[in-house]
Amino acid sequence: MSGNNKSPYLTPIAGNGLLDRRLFLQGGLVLGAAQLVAGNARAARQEPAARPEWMSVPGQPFTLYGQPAGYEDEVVRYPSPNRQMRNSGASWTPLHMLEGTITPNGLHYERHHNGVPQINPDEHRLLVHGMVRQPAFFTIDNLLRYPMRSQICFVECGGNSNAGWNKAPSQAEAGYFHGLVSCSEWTGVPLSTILSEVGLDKKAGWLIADGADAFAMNISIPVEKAMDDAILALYQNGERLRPENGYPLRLILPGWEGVLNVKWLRSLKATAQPIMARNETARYTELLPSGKARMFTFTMDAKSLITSPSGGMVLKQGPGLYQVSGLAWSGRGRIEQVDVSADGGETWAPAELQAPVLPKAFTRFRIPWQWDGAPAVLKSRAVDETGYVQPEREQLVAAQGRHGFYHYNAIVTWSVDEYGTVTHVYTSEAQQADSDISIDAGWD
Ligand SMILES: Nc1nc2c(c(=O)[nH]1)N[C@H]1C(S)=C(S)[C@@H](COP(=O)(O)O)O[C@H]1N2
Ligand SMILES: [Mo]
Repeated sequence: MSGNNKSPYLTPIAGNGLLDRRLFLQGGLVLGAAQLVAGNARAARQEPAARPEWMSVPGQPFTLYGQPAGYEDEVVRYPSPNRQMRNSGASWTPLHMLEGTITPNGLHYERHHNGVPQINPDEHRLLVHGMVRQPAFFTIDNLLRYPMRSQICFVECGGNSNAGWNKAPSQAEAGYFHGLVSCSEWTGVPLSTILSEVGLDKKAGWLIADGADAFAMNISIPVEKAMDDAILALYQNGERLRPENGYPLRLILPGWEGVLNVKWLRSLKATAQPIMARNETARYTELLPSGKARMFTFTMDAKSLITSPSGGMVLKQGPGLYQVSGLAWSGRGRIEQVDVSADGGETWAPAELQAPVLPKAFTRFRIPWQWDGAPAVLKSRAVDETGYVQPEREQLVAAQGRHGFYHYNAIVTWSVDEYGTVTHVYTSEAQQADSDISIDAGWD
């Protein structure tokens, strides 16, 4: 391929410089980023490559458990800002500092109602009882003997992104705003296997799951989901669960609201009716404009988010070719398409979806963008395989009202000013409200 900038893909296909997603596939950055190469070549002439210090001494020895590079020590979870709530709160995954689709275990978001129990796996038991033929205790060693399966899926708190309900656009970084979601490969025993072992009564409609934390979390799970794709997870990205994510045993209900994924799982009781626990009545319900509350909103709807560039970043290199990149996911299945706009939603272009595109998992999207240095407004919009389209904020607020707190999945809008500074904006200021929620409110 010659460097004379003749790629057909360099012609914008949507407003404000969005280019065909095939540009990068076709020839990497070679065409559009001649500017980048020129800059590098100039630098090479000025500074002949010196022999760096680390080439003149032997390297560090082997380690038993590896740690990230010291220079990466800013890539950490955002802690709960409410210091009073030491045990009940959340920490957020820094989504905008990560790439690809898998969340490293040490950066998986956390949501605990009363801290992380220090469980000795040899003493831990799972009791399965209630409407079953043969109630039974399972040790972790028992469970490890069953056939396992793995699934890559996201876990998202129902309260993720809830600052989006605010009347004014919050200016937290993308991860601090939307990072109560992470994506891992979970491995464990299919819950259906254990339910057939104990002989689940056909009349049982629900399973009441209990956690072994000091909060003694409990919640009701429909048998249908339990028999479908629920996993008694023992492993997370290849290693045993981290304490904060449920060690030694947690429930994984792919695509369903985080609170149902009970950590430190100690019992499952089969019942005819749900238990009406705090976390399915007073919390994790949605107050609708009618004044009624909606319960049991299990599935997480499709959502997407541009992680680069995103709030708080600056396009320091000035005008030129950029790769806009982000994450999309849907609790209903696969992501079908992600459209990106650079002109505030007037025109859209389809982004490239990075393979493999898995159901109920993070999907990475990318699209080339020629920024001309003028103010621009970036958005992404996910469509899933059921045809569900991620709503604009105005649509979501019109349908749900502004007292929802949970299940905020509207299109996220980033504004880029002429200096390249990225901020969070709403495209319509029409929605007004009487009160705002702060990013850390409600985690009690
Ligand atoms: N036992 C127990 N399970 C729990 C919780 C808890 O506090 N205790 N929090 C729930 C909530 S609200 C969420 S969003 C997810 C968070 O999982 P994570 O901390 O692994 O990200 O766990 C759920 N399971
Ligand atoms: Mo949650």
